[in-house]
Amino acid sequence: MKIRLIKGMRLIVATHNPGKAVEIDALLDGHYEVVTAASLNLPEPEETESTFVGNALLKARHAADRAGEVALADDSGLSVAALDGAPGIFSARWAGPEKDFAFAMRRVEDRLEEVSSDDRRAWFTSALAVAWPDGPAVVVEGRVDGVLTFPPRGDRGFGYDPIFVPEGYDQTFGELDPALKDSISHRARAFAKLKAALID
Ligand code: ITT
Repeated sequence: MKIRLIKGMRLIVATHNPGKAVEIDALLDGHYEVVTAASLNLPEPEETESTFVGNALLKARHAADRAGEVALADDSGLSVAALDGAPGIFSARWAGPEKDFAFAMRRVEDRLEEVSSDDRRAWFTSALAVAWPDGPAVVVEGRVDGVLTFPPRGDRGFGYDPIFVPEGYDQTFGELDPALKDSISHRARAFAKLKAALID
């Protein structure tokens, strides 16, 4: 049996991050009845896995089994070459309990100074997982490469967007049109794979 996402069906988007929810909504393009895990008061699971793929599956499975409906989750983050891929899966945690990304971006800048590296290469990764309640799950991963810039620029997007300049552009994800980000981002690339796997 081939598993599929059928247009018009209800889909739990298992995120408590409003910036992500907006982007996932745009990528789904109105084809599904989207309900967020936050709006259903589903608890946030502890992200105990050691990879984006593992944590995306964990979040999708957690929401699908609790809601009894198909759930889509994203696990994502910023990896910095000179920091051996940090913050990576710890990207949200670097912002602390207050989710202060000005602080998190300063932390990246401070760590780069500590290692005295001029290497500004970085990439975002997004793992997208879809899980059926008590059933199968599918997971894919997308990546976008770029360079870091300091100080942060632009107030569009969310998280680390103001310090990330994607390859081929001069502006940060915080400055670029959100529609452009949605066409080239790690999340968009993961979504294209998900579409190929699950959507007719
Ligand atoms: P959920 O688990 O509820 O979805 P979260 O924010 O905790 O929300 P993650 O554990 O996947 O999600 O953490 C990913 C972090 O990586 C996120 O908080 C952002 O700071 C950062 N991040 C991911 N995608 C990003 C993007 O497109 N632009 C900027 N920062 C991004």
